[in-house]
Amino acid sequence: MKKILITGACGQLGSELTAELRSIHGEDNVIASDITGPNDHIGSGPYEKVDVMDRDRLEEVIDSYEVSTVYHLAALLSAKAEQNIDFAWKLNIDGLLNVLKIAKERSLEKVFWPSSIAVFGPDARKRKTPQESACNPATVYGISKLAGEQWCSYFHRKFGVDVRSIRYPGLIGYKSLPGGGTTDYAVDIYHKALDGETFNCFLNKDTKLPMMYMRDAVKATIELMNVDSERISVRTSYNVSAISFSPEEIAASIKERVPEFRIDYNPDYRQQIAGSWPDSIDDSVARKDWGWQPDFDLERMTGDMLRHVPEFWKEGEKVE
Ligand code: AKB
Repeated sequence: MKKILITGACGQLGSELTAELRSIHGEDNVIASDITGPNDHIGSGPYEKVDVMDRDRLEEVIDSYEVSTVYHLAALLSAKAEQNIDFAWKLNIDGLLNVLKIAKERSLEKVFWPSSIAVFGPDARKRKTPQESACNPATVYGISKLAGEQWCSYFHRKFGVDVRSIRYPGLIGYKSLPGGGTTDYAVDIYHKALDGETFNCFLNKDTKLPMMYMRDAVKATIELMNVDSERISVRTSYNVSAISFSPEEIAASIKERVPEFRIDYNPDYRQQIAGSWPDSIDDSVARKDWGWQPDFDLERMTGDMLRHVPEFWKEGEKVE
């Protein structure tokens, strides 16, 4: 049976993708890894502590399990990256290059790597940003994702590495807490609403951003990884889109179900990051190439989040 390695398995996307891949391929065939952990939420199955900047350790794990596919998710997100630009660059780029070089040398079957809407900067088209819009990112995170896309494309073109990638919008799910992203306010807001706290939003009320519910993100990832290689026309990274909303709009959708919910707006440095990103994304190329389409809109996502957050997080368990 072919083995899969996931790096960053305890992170936002990793927590959910690990569980889904284990349910598809069997627990023993999906090796979860992260710099610490494991946490209680990623389910049972093999787990390895791996620092993706340590190439020898990555090789050791890939060789010992005879891994054929890597989902390389370990990265620093936008807000944290702005506060530690050297480390962000090192983690985001050295980690990716280690994985790509190992994939080339070991002839791995496939690699998945997440890019982000952060590759777009202030001069990209703001609404329905197309696949090929200007990419002049204004953040170190965006620069690292843009460079990463080019590395993926290079390793595919030059060495035939089958690396596939998605430019995720802000991801919202109930299985992990906010993890240093600018769009993570849209995760935190549900926790605060359910805890009966006023939410202090670090963005302006009308800052619209592209977003996606985690179940759609997991679906997109698995669909892209399953599609025949010939159908993939984009080897940098695919635009995908689902929802687009502002803090005021998500707050209104919560208030419909939690009428006592209150929100205050106190924009900080993250407003500038968000202001440099698109409002919404055109994903027509992904729709055409591999039939992408999302299932969740804002209302459905809010219903699901408000239902699952209290079930998933036991009293006193949240440590941010
Ligand atoms: C972030 O906010 O840093 C991420 C992203 C948009 O890639 N969620």
